[in-house]
Amino acid sequence: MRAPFQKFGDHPPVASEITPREMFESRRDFIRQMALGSIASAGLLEMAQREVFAQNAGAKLAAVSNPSYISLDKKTAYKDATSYNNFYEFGTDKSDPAETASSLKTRPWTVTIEGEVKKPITLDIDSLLKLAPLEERVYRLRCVEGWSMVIPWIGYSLSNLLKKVEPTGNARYVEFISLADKRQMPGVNRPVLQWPYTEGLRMDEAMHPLTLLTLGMYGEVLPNQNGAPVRLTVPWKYGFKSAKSIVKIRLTKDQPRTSWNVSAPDEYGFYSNVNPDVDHPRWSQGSERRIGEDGFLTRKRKTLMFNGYSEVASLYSGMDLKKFY
Ligand SMILES: Nc1nc2c(c(=O)[nH]1)N[C@H]1C(S)=C(S)[C@@H](COP(=O)(O)O)O[C@H]1N2
Ligand SMILES: [Mo]
Repeated sequence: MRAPFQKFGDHPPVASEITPREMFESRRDFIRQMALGSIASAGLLEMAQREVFAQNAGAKLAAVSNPSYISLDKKTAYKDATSYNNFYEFGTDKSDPAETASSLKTRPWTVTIEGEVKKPITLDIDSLLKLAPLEERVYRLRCVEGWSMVIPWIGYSLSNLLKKVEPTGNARYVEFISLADKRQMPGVNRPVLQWPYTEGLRMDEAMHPLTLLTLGMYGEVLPNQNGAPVRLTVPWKYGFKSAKSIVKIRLTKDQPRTSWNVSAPDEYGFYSNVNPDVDHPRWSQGSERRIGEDGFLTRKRKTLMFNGYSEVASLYSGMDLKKFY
């Protein structure tokens, strides 16, 4: 399932778009050393990063590992993380995105940030890659369906981008809007969800450092089936809150509608925090299957409150999380 050269939209890769693995790895070691030795000169880091900007799917993406977000759990195999996906724009079977998302053209690509902001802006992917230092963070992501993965994501806190557009005093929520292009996304021709896919966070959730604007994983730019070229990763919420292939970010005064909440309001609330105490109407949320561990005798894992990211608990103090599910 790893055929990066088939993912290059309508042109084959040119040599300058490919970073040889050795170059990437030595550069990554170099960047790590700089960070470790606290001698990181912004100029050098910028130089190292600039080399990766003009790249396409399958290309390497250098990032500095953020030691606050490492995981003792074994990382999910790249093959599993890129062949067992939910991305309904490309079909509803887990195997559909890996098989059909090569039709997504991820360059050129722009993201517009608008709404309750003083400085609305449209940025292309290269500008997004340059906006803040790229970090590698290993996050668990748990799907509402009861499975989870452990993935080394690459990106930076969404707050970097939101600060740049200067939210107004009215900005209380952030809406994320995915691409919905019938020509590139076969699933959009079917009314399985309200298109475009939209998701939302409260402003303080969006500004929380854990909320990752994600541009890569496993040392590469995002594979199309994982939401290239830019997605969100919100690790304390069920996977569907982490919108893929985002084209618009809108700051709003009122709570935005979200695709899953519109399609099944009893099953998917606006908050959707991982919560073993609130069952899905059709199944328990008390445990989960870790992808890659699903042998016949493998025990399920206990699902943890906020998926184990207890540092977000203070965002919800005083709220009844059974009511605000
Ligand atoms: N645009 C869009 N984003 C999406 C989805 C989708 O169908 N469309 N599925 C969500 C769900 S249900 C999950 S579990 C995660 C899966 O992310 P992954 O395939 O990278 O593991 O993406 C989320 N983001
Ligand atoms: Mo999901």
